Amino acid sequence: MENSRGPADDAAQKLGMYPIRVVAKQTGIGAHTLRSWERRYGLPRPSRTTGTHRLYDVEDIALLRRVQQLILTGTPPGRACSYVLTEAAHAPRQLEADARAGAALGGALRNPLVEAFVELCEECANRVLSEAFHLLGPELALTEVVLPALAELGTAWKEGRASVAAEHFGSTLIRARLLSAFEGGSRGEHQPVALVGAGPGDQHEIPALVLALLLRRRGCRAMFLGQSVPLEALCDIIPRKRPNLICLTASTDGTAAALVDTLLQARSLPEAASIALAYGGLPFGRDAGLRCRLEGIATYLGDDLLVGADKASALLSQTITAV
Ligand code: B12
Repeated sequence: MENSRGPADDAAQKLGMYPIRVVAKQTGIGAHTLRSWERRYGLPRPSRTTGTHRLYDVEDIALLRRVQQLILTGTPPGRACSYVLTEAAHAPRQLEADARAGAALGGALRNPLVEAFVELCEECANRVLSEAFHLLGPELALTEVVLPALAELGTAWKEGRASVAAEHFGSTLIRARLLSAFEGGSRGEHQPVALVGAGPGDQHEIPALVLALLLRRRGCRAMFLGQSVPLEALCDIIPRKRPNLICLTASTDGTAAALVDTLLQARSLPEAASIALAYGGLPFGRDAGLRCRLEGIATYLGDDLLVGADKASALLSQTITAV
């Protein structure tokens, strides 16, 4: 019975709770195994509906993914579950300490990175980038060092403190780093598909690349489409890749307006009727009018890429449960 869908499921999913069928599909761990681990090892720990159906939240799913990683490296399931439960019990304090240390270290690495870009010093920039990724891990390196440095470089360029060459040099090095992390990431073979790219006319591909990378890190099957993706490209790719989610980004006022038009047109395509649409980027945070035009058509992912990736990943999960 737990594998069938009912009105209680719909209500629960709105609250970010998922039935066993969805969790089994998302993680690739069979429903039988999920029940057996719960009984034998105490993990996962779903809550129950009044009809006694199991409901899992995103944290349960994250713990299961961690167990899977350990099993892949040869740890038996029982020991993996016990290790992950102990790890989770200590996580909040550890995370708080990590975030504080990360912010301090990130602050110390940011200026040297901007300086290396301004001075066009490839060796210095690569050294700082390697240090950031190695010491902080990809997500903190991005949020605490790389993206703020890029924004500072843009301001320096606008104020005449950095040359156009420095901006191109910095963004090219960062793009290369991100692409290699993206290529090395898990491809989420059996997961729903997300297509991510910059909207029509927009050459700023880094936000889309970061989002695609973060989605892969969350186990989703993300494809990165690069710069300036027009409606025709989407029409071509939809029947071939059957995406569950399309997300476009824009970084300038002009391209943001073009992105809005494109998503409005995409929504009216019969072949895109069941595809979730989403968007984000600098101009949308500033201009509520742009967001208004897409109300009910596409989801605004906000102005924080980490939070945006979580939202996009939740949208993808909802598309599986809606099938
Ligand atoms: C690198 C860069 C370029 C590179 C892009 C290279 C590449 N391969 O991607 C190149 C040289 C091509 C370029 C070109 C131009 N650029 Co430019 N560029 C930048 C720069 C320095 C960094 C952009 C970037 O990738 N940042 C990294 C992202 C992740 O950070 P962010 O944009 O600050 O976004 C934050 C949030 O908004 C959020 N976010 C952003 N996108 C998304 C998406 C989602 C889904 C979510 C959830 C969140 C999110 O995340 C970030 C916070 O961490 C910015 C300066 C800046 N402030 O960012 C200018 C900037 C975006 N560029 C600008 C301009 C004007 C241009 C040009 C018109 C310049 C010109 N005269 O030729 C052209 C436009 C070309 C085009 N048609 O697209 C302006 C835009 C101003 C505006 N209001 O329109 C900026 C802001 C510079 C400035 N201070 O004036 N640029």
